[in-house]
Amino acid sequence: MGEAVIKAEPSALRVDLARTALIVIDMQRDFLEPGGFGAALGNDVSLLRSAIEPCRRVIAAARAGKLLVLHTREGHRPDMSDAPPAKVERAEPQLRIGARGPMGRILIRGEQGHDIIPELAPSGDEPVIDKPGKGAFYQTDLEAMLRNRGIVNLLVCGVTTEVCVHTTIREANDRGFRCIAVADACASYFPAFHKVALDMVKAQGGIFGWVAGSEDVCAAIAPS
Ligand code: TIU
Repeated sequence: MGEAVIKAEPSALRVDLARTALIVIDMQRDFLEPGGFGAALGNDVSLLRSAIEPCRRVIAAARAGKLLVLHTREGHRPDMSDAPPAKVERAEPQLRIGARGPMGRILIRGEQGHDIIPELAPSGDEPVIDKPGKGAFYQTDLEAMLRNRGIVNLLVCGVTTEVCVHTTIREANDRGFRCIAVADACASYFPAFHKVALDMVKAQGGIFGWVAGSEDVCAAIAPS
């Protein structure tokens, strides 16, 4: 495994690959396909598809380099006992979390829409973290899983850039992890938010972390 230098902004970053993990945030049908949570919120879900191929390549490179790969899914228990009313109430009743849509109940664990898109299906031994919030550390065992494996660097891909990706990067940064947002492997329903969210990560000398392109990340982590 050894060390690698990732070309990134605001500066190149040297990482110990044995202590580096890839986390793929919420690449679920509910956000990327019509009829799910993203569409229920009024978004054009096709805007997220640009992240799929870069995610696929980064996942493949991480697997080839034997990095830990984790996936997250946003969603709630079928009885919705973990869904804050303040989150559920923010939509018309027929489009709310728990309402029935073409991919099953919106944002509910076990339903079709909650699944990760088939293009990026986790492999058998990759942890999948089910999270009730936007951040992947909130009410999950992610931090324990990373610390137990000695992980200190996180490559972060997924959707949406300014919501679950950004919240997770902020949570990880405060916990002492170095985060590298993989720019083209993230996407937003609002292209302007995608750009400014990445700008916010790398501003002020990397106030939340680093930003790199998927090609540079793949070149650094895949075995040569
Ligand atoms: N609405 C939106 O942009 N995102 C979410 O609700 N969740 C995630 O980002 N995963």
